[in-house]
Amino acid sequence: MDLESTLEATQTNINWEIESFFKSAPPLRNSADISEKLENFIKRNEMASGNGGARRRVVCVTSGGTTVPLEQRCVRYIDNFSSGHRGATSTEYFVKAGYAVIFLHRRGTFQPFCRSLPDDPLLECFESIDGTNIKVHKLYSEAVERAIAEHHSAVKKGFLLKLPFTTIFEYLQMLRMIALSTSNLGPNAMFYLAAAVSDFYVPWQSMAEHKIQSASGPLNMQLAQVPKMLPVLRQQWAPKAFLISFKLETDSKILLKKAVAALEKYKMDMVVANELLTRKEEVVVVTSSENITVRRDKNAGVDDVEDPLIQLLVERHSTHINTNSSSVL
Ligand code: PAZ
Repeated sequence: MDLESTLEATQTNINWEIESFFKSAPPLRNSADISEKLENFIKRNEMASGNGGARRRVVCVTSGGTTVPLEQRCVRYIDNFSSGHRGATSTEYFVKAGYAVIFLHRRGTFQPFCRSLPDDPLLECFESIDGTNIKVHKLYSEAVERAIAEHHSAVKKGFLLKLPFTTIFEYLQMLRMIALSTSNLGPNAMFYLAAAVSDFYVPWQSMAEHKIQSASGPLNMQLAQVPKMLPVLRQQWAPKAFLISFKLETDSKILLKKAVAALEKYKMDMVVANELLTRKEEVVVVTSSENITVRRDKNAGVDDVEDPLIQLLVERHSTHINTNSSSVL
């Protein structure tokens, strides 16, 4: 087989794997509702102008980890670590930079504009005065006011659409819907893929329907590989969009090598490499021509690494739009 036929066969195989993943996935329960929200959000932003009078840009920020259910009537699942802090914080900086953000996030993880609230905001931020009237505790009044004002303003102005997922099945179906619905935006769309996505899963048709019984002894289970969606995102779903994926490792010795490999293999515009322990302090942005280290510096007033990171991405996105703009005008 020559190289071209081998590549074609590999592509056919990838497409087949992806098609069968989507065919066998349990359908999204609220797909019509999501579609409508997406359509309205894109329509509202497509013709709007952003910073400097140019067309408004739209970014899909993915955030949090996907779960892999072990039973159809799910009692147990395998989870992927991610608090959602990166996605929520980045969303705030994207909104500040004039982007409309589709925040595809894991239910129950960090939310934009709420980072300064305590873990249990309802119970900790509010107090009952006389058993009937509730008021904001003075310790938190400023943080609550800011969170509510900034969140409401972003939603009201059409800068923020929040779509929650839990399982790998929901996540990938929603990512596909978002990507396809942004196709008219061409290079003005960006995908910032910070979610921690499962690599292995139990296909729906081979999954136990009911709770797996412990009385049956040790559990042997074979997990199938989740088909890689990045090549399809690049080649079919959103070929002109600016694509940024993330690479998380716990071993610093292999991190950059893996990020470079992902950049080349999946034809990403950038890969953000981070280590688990230092992810809030420092990331390395890997591009085809350079590696750029981005740090937070509290002494210089840079409280979040996402602040300089998003500034850098916005700049590079401008270059991407200028280079590819003839195709959208
Ligand atoms: O959500 P969080 O702030 O706790 O962590 C963010 C992160 C490490 C999950 C993210 O920056 C990342 O690297 N996501 C991709 C993970 C992966 O390699 O699958």
